[in-house]
Amino acid sequence: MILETIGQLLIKVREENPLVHNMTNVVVTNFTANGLLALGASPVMAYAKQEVADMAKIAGALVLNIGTLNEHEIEAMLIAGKSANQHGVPVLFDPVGAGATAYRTETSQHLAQELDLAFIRGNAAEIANVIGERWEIKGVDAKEAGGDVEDLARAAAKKLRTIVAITGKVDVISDGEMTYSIHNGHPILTKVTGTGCLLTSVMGAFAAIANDKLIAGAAALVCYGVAAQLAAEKVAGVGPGSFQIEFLNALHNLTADDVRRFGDIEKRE
Ligand code: ATP
Ligand code: TZP
Ligand code: MG
Ligand code: MG
Repeated sequence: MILETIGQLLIKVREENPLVHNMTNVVVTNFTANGLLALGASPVMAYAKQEVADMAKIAGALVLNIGTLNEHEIEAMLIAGKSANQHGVPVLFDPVGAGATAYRTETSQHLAQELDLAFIRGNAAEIANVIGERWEIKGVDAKEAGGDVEDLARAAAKKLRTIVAITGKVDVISDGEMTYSIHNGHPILTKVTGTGCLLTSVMGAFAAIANDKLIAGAAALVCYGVAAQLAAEKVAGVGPGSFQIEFLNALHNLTADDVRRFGDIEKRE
């Protein structure tokens, strides 16, 4: 039963407290660190090209996020990513805003080509643009999905030879052969910036402690979505400010039993 496995992985994250090295954007840095701590992982942010290779190799996962990219950071991401690859540390990539500008699209494609990525997570438009298909994107937010998201995830996973997670109202994760869809989450997540970025880092925490990376990614999506549902219920009718705080509490307090009761995941082939 997959929800049992997911609950066990949640417990394992807390037991192992994996170090997650984040090279992320200036908007979400604090929220990402607090979200990882709340879940039971150990965050570190490190950017200097003089140290990123050393940090990445001792981490359980490396998360690269181009939300506020610049040329120095991209240079450092390549150094960190190559070190992680050499030392068997999973590298996760969040192509924030791919498709919004040529620089973001080209940088995403370059990172995906140069590095051996364990996962890419983004909205449908970002993932489409990384594989050279045009879907509309407004700044860093997806417009309504304009095609079949499961087909897109499968195609992107095959083309990029990695696991691809596409999130939105429904989340989809695929390694190109096997695909899962996850029906957890809550619309209020779209009213707090950084909930996608934190999710990619949470996937890093699960990738750090699990051998089966597809199940690890699916576990992160289910746990995150269930935590959001529980938090939204607690602050119903209040607003995104209270939700942001309650969501950290929910990540901290989430149990295997919550996952069993509220997890909604479907195998799609
Ligand atoms: P975007 O910029 O398009 O908002 P993002 O990088 O912020 O993308 P999301 O797709 O918003 O990432 O995913 C973050 C979390 O929000 C995921 O857990 C996802 O399931 C959830 N989510 C997003 N939209 C909805 C929705 N309409 N209903 C329920 N959950 C949602
Ligand atoms: N601008 C550049 S990065 C960023 C914004 C608003 C944060 C995006 O975070 P998320 O998790 O993709 O909503
Ligand atoms: Mg969002
Ligand atoms: Mg995003």
